[in-house]
Amino acid sequence: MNIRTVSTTPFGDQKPGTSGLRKKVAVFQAPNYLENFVQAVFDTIDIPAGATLTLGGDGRYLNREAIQVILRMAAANGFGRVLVGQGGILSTPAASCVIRQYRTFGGLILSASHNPGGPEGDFGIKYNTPNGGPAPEKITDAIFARSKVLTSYRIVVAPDIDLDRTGKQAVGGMSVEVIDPVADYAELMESLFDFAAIRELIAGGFALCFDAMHAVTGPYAKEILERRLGAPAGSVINGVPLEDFGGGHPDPNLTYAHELVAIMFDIGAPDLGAASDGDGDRNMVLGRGFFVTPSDSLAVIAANATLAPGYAGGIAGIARSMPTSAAADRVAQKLGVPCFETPTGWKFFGNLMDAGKVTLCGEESFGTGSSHVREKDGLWAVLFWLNILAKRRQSMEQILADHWAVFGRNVYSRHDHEALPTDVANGIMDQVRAAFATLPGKAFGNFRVKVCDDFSYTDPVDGSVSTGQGLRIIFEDGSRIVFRLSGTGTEGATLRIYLEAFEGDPARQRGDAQLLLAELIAIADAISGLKARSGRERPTVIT
Ligand code: VG1
Ligand code: CO
Repeated sequence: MNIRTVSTTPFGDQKPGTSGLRKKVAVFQAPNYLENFVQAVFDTIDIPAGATLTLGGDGRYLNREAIQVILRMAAANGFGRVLVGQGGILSTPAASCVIRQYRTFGGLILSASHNPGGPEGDFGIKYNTPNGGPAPEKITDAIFARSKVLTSYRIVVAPDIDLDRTGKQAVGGMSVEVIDPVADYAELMESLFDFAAIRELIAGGFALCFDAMHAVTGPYAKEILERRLGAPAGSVINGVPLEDFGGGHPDPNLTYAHELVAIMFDIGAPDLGAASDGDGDRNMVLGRGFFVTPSDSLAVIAANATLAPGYAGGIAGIARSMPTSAAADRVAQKLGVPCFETPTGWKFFGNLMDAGKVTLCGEESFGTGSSHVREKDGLWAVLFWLNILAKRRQSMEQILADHWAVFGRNVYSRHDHEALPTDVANGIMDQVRAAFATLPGKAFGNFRVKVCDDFSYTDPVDGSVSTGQGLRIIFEDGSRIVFRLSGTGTEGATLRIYLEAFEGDPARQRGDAQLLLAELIAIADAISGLKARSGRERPTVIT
C-alpha cells in the first residue's frame, strides 16, 4: 500500500455540534479541512486491525468527492473493508441499520441533514459508533480535541472507485463493497410492520403523498411505499435525490415542506401526507387538512405501539428530549413504563436503548424512532402511522381527537428565530438567565412561575453529565417556556423558543395552538426582551 503522510495545520473550529460537524461547503473545500477532521476521528476511535467501516451520505454536493477521500484515508488508517452505499447514498437510519446488521466498526455519515445543500449550502460529517448511533459527547469532545493538535493525516495513493457499480472493488489493499443502500433497510421495515395490512389499506383506496424533498429518502420511499406496499406511482413526490435538493430546504416542517402542506390542505387531499429531511431521519406527518405535532406523534405511536408486529410485546420505556412536550410522559404513565427526559440530540438516547431501558424515542424537531436502529428514522415513523391507520381505520384527525380525549392535550409550539446576529442571541439568553433570580413565585396573568433552571442531564447508564442544555421556565400548572440556542446552524445563531401548556378540557382541545399559547408567547417576549433586542416582529419558522 502506498501510504502518504501529509502535513496539515489544525483548524480549531472542528467542534461537532448537536449532530456532527456542520459547515458551509466552502469551508469543507478548504485544503485539508475534511482530511483533518477524518484523521481526528480515526485517531480517536482506536481502530481494530482489519475492521470494517460503513460509509455513505445523503447525496448532497461534495458527497461523492468526500467519499473517495475517506476511502483512501480509511485504507491508510488500518481499516480492512468499507461498506459504501451505491452512488454514495445511505440515509442516516439506513447507515445505522447497516452498521448493526454487519457489525461494522461504526460508520461515517456525510450529511448536514435538513440544512440546504449545493455549492452555497452546507456539508457535514459525523461518526457513528458500532452500536449504530451517533458518537456520544465523550467521543465527540475527544475528536474535537484531537482536531486541534494533529499535524498530519494519512492517505493512500489510489484511483477513485466506481461508486455506481455494486460489488467488490479495492482501494490500496483495502476491500470496498458497494452495496444496495435500500435493501437491508427495507427488509428491516418489513420485519417490524404489518405490510399485508398496509397493502390492503392502500388497495382499498387509502391515498398517500410522501414528499422526499429531492433528498435521500426518494429511493427508499419508492421501493417501500410504491413497490412493496402498492401505493400508485407518483405517491412519492420529489423522489430523485439532487445535489442541491432542487434548491429547496430539505426540512420537513410547515414552512419548508410547503408543497406537501399545500396538497394536504387542498380539496381532494390524500389521507396521509408525509415528508422527510435531507438525510432521512426526520418525519412530518399530516392528515387531511390536519397537522400532527412531532410530540403528539410520539405519544400516539407509543399508545398504539402493540398494533405493529415488531412492538406487539409492548415497549420497555420511552425517552424524549427535554424540549419535547410531555404528551409521551402521559402515555408512559398509563402503560406503566418509565419515561426519560434527555438533552436535545439523538446521541443521548443511545445508552438508554443499549441498556434496554427504552424502546421508543422522540424529539419535537420531527424526530421519532426506536431501538430497531440507533438513529431517528423518518420512513419508519410513516410506516408506523400507516400500520396504525390500517388497524384502526380512522382518519388521523380522529385518532388524535381520541388520544386527547383520553390523555388530554399538551398544546405545543416551537418558534425559531433563525440567523440572528450571535451577540443578539447571546444577549437574549443572558437576559433570561439573569431573570432566573427573580422569576420564581412571580405571576404573569394566569401563570405563576414555579422554578427555572439551565437543564443538565446525568446519563443513568454511564453517569456522564451534560450541562447548559436549555433555559427552562416552569409554571405552577406545568406549562413551560424553554429557550435554547441551536447547535446545527451555520449562519449566525438560531434561537429556539419552546412553548407548552396542558389542556384537559375536551371543548378547548381542538383549538389552534398559536391561539391557545398566546399568553405564554407574550410572557416569553416579556422575560427575554426578544422583539426589542432582535428588532424582529415574528419567528422565521413556527411549528
Ligand atoms: C436540531 C434539533 C434536534 C436534532 C438535531 C439534529 O438541533 O432541534 O432535536 O436532534 O437538529 O437533527 P438544534 O441544535 O439545531 O436544535 V438532524 O435531522 O440534523 O440529524
Ligand atoms: Co436529519
